[in-house]
Amino acid sequence: EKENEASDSLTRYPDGSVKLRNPHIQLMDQDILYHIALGSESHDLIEMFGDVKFVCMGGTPKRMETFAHYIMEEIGYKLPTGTTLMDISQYSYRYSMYKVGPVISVSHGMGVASIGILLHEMIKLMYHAKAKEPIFIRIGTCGGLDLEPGTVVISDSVVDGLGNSFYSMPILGKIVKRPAILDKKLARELKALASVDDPYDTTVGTTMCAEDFYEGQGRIDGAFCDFTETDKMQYLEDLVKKGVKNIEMESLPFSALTHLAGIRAAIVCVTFLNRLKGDQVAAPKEVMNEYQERPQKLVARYIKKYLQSK
Ligand code: R2B
Ligand code: URA
Repeated sequence: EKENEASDSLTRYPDGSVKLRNPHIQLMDQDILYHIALGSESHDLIEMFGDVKFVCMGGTPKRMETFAHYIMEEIGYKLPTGTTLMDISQYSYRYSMYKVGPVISVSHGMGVASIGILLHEMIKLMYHAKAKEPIFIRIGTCGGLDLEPGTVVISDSVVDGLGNSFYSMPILGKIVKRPAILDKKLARELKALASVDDPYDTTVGTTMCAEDFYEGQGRIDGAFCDFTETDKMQYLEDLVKKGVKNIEMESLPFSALTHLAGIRAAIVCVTFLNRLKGDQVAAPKEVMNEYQERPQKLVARYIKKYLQSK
């Protein structure tokens, strides 16, 4: 089945561990994962991360610390007595990373470049650790298109600002295009865990990945704007017609690089506002905090169910 390309035997070792599509790494004496403050010789990565089943990523250090505590409670994981949850990547001063049993919770910052760097290092981390079939899930925030604020959107496909389903990047002076593909089965499994009792909708659809928060998302409230409100509305309404449900800033590298590594991946975001109604993110802090718990709850349900079935 085409949709399950990520489980292709070409992309993984028979035992499910991550294969690297880079022959250079094996030849190196050590591999320093600079931005997460870990290294293949300075740390016993197999001992530290060999048991990882889920890598959950989200924009902010605080949200990912909160998620780590939340998932600890949900899966009933107990830290060894006398220890507390530690930011493993504290001394990188770039990203924050927590580990709760089989779950990693790591922040990725904002935008394509920031999550791209983290993905290189997290994929290499899974390779060095010999983790078996790890699943990557992005727990994020976004702008919604024609959706009630607070709606949870599970991405089943990703497009860039031109409508292409590729993550395009210049490498050695040439544009390299990589298909931005998510695991549709995983998206369906997540959607199935949305409850009729949830006081908000959970929907599945296309996500647009923008290079910018303001002009790149058709906002008229940035420091610059050379288009009219009418141009903006036409663009956003056209996106709605094409099935785009939300706009965020990391889905392209997230989907393309996990797919390239043969890692099953999903994106679950909550909408902070309806972009057809405005640009400013103005909901009160308490409301936004409650919104941000929604993707976490859905992902926790999935992780719990997965771990119970093993
Ligand atoms: C959602 O929120 C951030 C911008 O405010 C960005 O990281 C994203 O994808
Ligand atoms: N994050 C985005 O990238 N866009 C929004 O509108 C809200 C959050």
